[in-house]
Amino acid sequence: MKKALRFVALLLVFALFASGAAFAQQKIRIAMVVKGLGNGFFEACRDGGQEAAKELGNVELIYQGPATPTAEGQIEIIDSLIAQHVDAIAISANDRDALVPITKKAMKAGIKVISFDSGISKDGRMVDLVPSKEDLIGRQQVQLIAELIGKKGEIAILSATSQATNQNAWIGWMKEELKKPEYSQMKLVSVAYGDDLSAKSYREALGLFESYPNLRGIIAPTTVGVAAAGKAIEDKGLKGKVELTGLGLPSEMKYYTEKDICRKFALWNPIDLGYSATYICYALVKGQVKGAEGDVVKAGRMGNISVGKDGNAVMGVPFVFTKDNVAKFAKMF
Ligand code: RAM
Repeated sequence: MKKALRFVALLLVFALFASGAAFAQQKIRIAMVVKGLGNGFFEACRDGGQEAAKELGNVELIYQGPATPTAEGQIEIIDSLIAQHVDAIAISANDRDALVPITKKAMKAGIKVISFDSGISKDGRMVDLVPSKEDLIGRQQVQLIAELIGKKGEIAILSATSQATNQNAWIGWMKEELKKPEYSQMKLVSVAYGDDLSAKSYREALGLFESYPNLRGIIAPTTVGVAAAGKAIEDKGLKGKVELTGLGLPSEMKYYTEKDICRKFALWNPIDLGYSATYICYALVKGQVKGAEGDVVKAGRMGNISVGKDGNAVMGVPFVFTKDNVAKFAKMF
């Protein structure tokens, strides 16, 4: 009898120890929800997120996104992430407002929610991480096309989806910049939406050529759109007649840059963006920060990221790519 009791006690001690160990090893699950799958920009964000997860240890990064970039698709995904009780969600939003009810539900369930790249309005997230200041990005796009066309002629914007928070903010600043007297001979004739889908962006570019035979330049502030516009210019033999700039991935734009179809474009490092977003999620889950103004997140090799007013955080300054440097960066993203 004594022996049996001792055995049961031993078993109990063992069970306690095992469950404690399991608890200690429980992974922090961070979900990265992107605008849409099949976009190289977000795949680079995912790579950065995985790098951060590895560094932090004990973190699992779950990468998800709808097949086409819609808010509805993202809502479904978040609903299922709530059911799975993930610890944090970092989302690049297809709509600023439509996602608020579902992300609020997630936060009520104890999930830390941030937006990155393309934001959710402030009630729907704790932090919004943008790659760079929105005015800088928007104004720079106009400056680049102005340089390429000698500040003269008709220009059009080929954007992503019509509801995208990030592109809409940048377009707002492009329009501001265009008000300056130095651009008085440039005219914005159209804003088209390729929905961050290659085929649709390509068709929209062709539509612009048709509707505006005097078109001199296109700004495509989307990695999907700018690559599709490059192809459209090449296919229609419009190199030199229609200039192109935008926000592009060096790996996708190298060909067009070296062929002088898109001589200058800009972007930030999407790997760094995904990396930083993951660090912010981790700090929120660990209770190191709350997303309040003045909070500072220690983001590994990215250094300190400060949270400003309304939970806004900025990563850095956009970088310009040309023939001289595009090949080097094309190897990275
Ligand atoms: C596309 C997406 C993304 C944007 C980049 C520049 O990949 O629209 O949100 O930040 O372009």
